[in-house]
Amino acid sequence: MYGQAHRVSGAAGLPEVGKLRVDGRRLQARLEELGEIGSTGDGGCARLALTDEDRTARDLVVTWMRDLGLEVSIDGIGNVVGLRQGSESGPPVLCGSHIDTVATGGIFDGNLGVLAGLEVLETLERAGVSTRRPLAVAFFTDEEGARFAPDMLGSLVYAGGMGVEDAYDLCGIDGARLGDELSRIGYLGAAPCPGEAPYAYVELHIEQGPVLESHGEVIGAVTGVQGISWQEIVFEGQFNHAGTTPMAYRHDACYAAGAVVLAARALAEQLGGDQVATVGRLDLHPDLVNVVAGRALLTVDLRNTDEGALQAAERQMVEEIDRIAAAEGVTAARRSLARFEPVVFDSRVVELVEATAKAQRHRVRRLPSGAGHDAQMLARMCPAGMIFVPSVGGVSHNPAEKTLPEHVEAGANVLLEVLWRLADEELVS
Ligand code: HGY
Ligand code: MN
Ligand code: MN
Repeated sequence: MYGQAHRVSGAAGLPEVGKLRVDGRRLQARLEELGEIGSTGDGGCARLALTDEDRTARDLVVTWMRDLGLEVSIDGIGNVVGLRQGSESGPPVLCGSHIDTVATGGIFDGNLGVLAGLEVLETLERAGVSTRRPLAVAFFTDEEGARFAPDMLGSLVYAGGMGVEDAYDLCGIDGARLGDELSRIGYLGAAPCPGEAPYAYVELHIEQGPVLESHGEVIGAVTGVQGISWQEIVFEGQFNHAGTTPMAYRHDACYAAGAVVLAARALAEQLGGDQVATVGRLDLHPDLVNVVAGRALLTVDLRNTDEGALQAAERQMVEEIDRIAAAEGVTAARRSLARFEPVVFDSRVVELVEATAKAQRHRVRRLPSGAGHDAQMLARMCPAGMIFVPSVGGVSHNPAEKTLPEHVEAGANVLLEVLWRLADEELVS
């Protein structure tokens, strides 16, 4: 996996790779300070993409990047990259994640990957270590996709998976146009999209599930990301009086939506394995106690590690939706919000994460990611991989989201060594 190390020789007494450690307290303090922006008062934060809270958080992280002397660039979709020059020019080793959150977000999802990357660069800077390749840390726009679908939008555009003009015309769940919001918060940058292909990309992220914690492991060497299918369904029935309309006369969009909720759960249970299904949005109109809902909007999120199984689940879900609509006498309009096939990370990066975790004496496991991540988009343009750290109780997208400080520090130290090795050595097959 690794050829002869091209160690950048520095002054005597420079720390050796694998011996340098981050400042866990500094990292924890930044996580908490960033977590105050959009605080929901219950330990969590709400920073939907391109809102004022997102802007404030962006401004803070950009200030930290500039204070560290990084060269900060902002691209046409608002992705921000802080670059630390190496002793040689060429594509950087990139790390990062996202700082937008869901409405019931915690302070670790995404933020950890960005702030740990910043901590790694600060640790190297303070130690006087210069790497051969440039190192960079990024935060990508709208990773959550909660306001503007699809998710991983900024990294998708960075990797050339969507044209920036198409992205500008995306409409948010609040009716806002993405391009207008990006301009409004002042983050429609001049750097080109697609972005420069990095030499490699590594993302530290909380697992957001129960696997590491339940097995007593500290580090996850992530093998890939499962497939994602998001669709929006709008049922149109007939508004009617709740009291005077006999049941046989009804065309109840809410009833149809409820049937889809039950069908989605039944589908996941029937298919078993890695299949998951979620109805996360349900919006009724007029949403009044005494009116039969004539309109219902809902979303169905289907995921599976296997592409064939995911396609089968999608087909079965569509059949169910059409059956339900016909039986209730309502129309069903479907729209895809996101569709990403499963991604497998570069085995050399996975091996490096695993070997580094072992060298630092952490219990480590290989596992796929249940959540989507920017790394799955960067994997389209360079060797990419991820480092997971445990989520307490496996909880995420919840104000109670938590990762123990010692696990935050462990993940950042593994990230430090992985990035340093990628910046100085050759990734060989
Ligand atoms: O939806 C996801 O998997 C991620 O949180 N964007
Ligand atoms: Mn995330
Ligand atoms: Mn998330």
